[in-house]
Amino acid sequence: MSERKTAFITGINGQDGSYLTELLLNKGYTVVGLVRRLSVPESQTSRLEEAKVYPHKNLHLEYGDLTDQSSLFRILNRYKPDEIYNLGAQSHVRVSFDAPQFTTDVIAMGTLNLLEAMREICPDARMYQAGSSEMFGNSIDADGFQRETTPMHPVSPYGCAKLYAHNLCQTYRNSYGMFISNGILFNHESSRRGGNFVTNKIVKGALKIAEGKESTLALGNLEATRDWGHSKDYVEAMWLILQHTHPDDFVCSTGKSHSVGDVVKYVFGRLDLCPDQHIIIDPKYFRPQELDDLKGDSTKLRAALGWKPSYSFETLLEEMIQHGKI
Ligand code: NAP
Ligand code: F7E
Repeated sequence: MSERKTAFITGINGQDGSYLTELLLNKGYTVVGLVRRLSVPESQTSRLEEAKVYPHKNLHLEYGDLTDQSSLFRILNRYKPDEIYNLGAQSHVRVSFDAPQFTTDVIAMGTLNLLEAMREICPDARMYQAGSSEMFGNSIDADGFQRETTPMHPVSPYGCAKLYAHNLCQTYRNSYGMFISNGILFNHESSRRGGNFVTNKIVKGALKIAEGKESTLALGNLEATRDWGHSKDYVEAMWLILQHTHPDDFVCSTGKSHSVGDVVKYVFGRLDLCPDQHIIIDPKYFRPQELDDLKGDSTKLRAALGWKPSYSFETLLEEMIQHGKI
């Protein structure tokens, strides 16, 4: 790269933000990240530290919040980024039923705040919007897959807010000719996944049982299926999407789906544990509406940008188990 590019990431200390920061610093970018003021300042940079990218001479962290538009104007004015990755969100679907207004403020209004700041200050920048398979709801094509053309009927406040942001990004792209692309990413995990998402909860819970520290693990719906990939692969897709010749919308998925029960069976099996002796079903983990089956067709992304996942369901879980043992 002849001239160093600058990327601005909201949600930089999240799972994807930390992997994306690693990727962009390795590619020679200057990275600017939005962090919220937390009462425990140590956790503001916890994942970046785990990724060993903080502190770093080419990484700059700025306090702000997607719901505080003045902070977005200030940061964009100061750094005039070439690329913007909007990853900041209240990203837990179950929690979005408990805190629907906050979820909507951050995801929907937060994206509007960012788009307006970008339109005013750096309209020639390229922006990636972190859309989700949760936007489809229970809408499935006849062949059992969801793809870019599948109608979207979300079944959670999180999904509704993401769909608003998705539509708004298309509207800004079409109205103002801005380079804004939507990812429609299916579930992706890693050892840096929040401990209250089901894969990491199962891995951590099973390890504690194997070590004799716990005897049970409480879960909700074991029947739902998801298309699970690795965050490291999915941040590569985000970057590729912004290097494309034109802005567009892309599904990113592995194309294979497994049930929550399959995750339990695999992880407990690897630790020589019998799930029936330890798993408790607790209704508090059920959602008012469940998204039953997700399986994505990412043919468009693979054909246009040469993306393909390097992790399988098994290698993803294996890495999470091994990391948890350390
Ligand atoms: P994550 O680990 O929950 O990270 C979310 C990040 O957003 C955190 O750094 C969080 O900061 C930040 N954030 C929360 N509220 C904010 C606000 N008001 N202003 C600015 N930042 C705020 O999520 P992830 O798994 O990395 O996902 C990244 C993005 O992709 C999210 O938008 C998510 O909704 C979307 N997505 C994820 C998946 C998936 O399977 N992982 C799939 C599809 C789409 P704090 O630590 O301060 O809370
Ligand atoms: O749930 C079931 C639960 O919370 C997966 C987010 O990154 O991906 C993620 O959303 C499944 C659901 O992820 C428990 O009912 C059972 O069917 O790990 P999860 P999610 O809701 O699919 C999408 C694509 C995003 O965009 C989101 O940001 O597991 N399940 N028992 C449970 N889930 C949780 N969390 N905890 C349980 O005890």
